Amino acid sequence: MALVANSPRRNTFKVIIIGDSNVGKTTLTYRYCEGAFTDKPEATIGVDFRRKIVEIDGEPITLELWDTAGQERFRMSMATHYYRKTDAILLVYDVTNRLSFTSLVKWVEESQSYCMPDVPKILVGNKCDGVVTVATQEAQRFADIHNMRLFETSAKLDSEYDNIRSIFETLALKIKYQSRSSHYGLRLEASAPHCDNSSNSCC
Ligand SMILES: Nc1nc2c(ncn2[C@@H]2O[C@H](COP(=O)(O)OP(=O)(O)O)[C@@H](O)[C@H]2O)c(=O)[nH]1
Ligand SMILES: [Mg+2]
Repeated sequence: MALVANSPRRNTFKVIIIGDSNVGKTTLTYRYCEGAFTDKPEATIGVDFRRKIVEIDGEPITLELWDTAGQERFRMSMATHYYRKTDAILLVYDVTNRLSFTSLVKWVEESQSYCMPDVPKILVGNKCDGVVTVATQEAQRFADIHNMRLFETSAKLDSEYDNIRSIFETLALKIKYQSRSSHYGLRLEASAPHCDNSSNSCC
């Protein structure tokens, strides 16, 4: 694929992580950035912020990960701040908690009201080391309707680290090609690499 630059490239991107309280947003972010599980993450108040550099096609991309609080009382006044200039969204639910899955409609609506419709999104079903109450097929249907790829994982399992890494790297890849093709006036001379819609599942 060849890209022709018309303006300087950006290589730092804002990713926000949204979803109900307790689904594991902080734990997933921690697992990705620190490579470990924390079973007592401090409750997120407002927003926590981590930075991670990934290499995409031999080029460093900095992801600024905004780990947001799920609680309504914190969110109301913070939503504009959270969503401002968002480059991508990680939408997280807990596969052992149906309510967190049904809440996704609300999260999608909120993100649509603040973000560009084409902002890259990935759906993550976390805690698949537990008793699953949200079937993969059902989650996949939701992901398909909203044009997202679905990953199922567990921030608790060490064996899932590579899967979690690929969630963030898939997002980084999507952001990179999206920003080059639309926001920064770059012209695509061939189609972007194929991203299929199949889910990655750990359990
Ligand atoms: N069993 C299990 N517990 C998890 C997993 N991810 C997070 N947790 C636990 O779920 C609770 C809430 O996690 P947290 O990251 O604070 O959720 P947040 O409110 O969405 O940020 C904590 O006790 C975590 O240790 C997971 O994959 N499996
Ligand atoms: Mg949190």
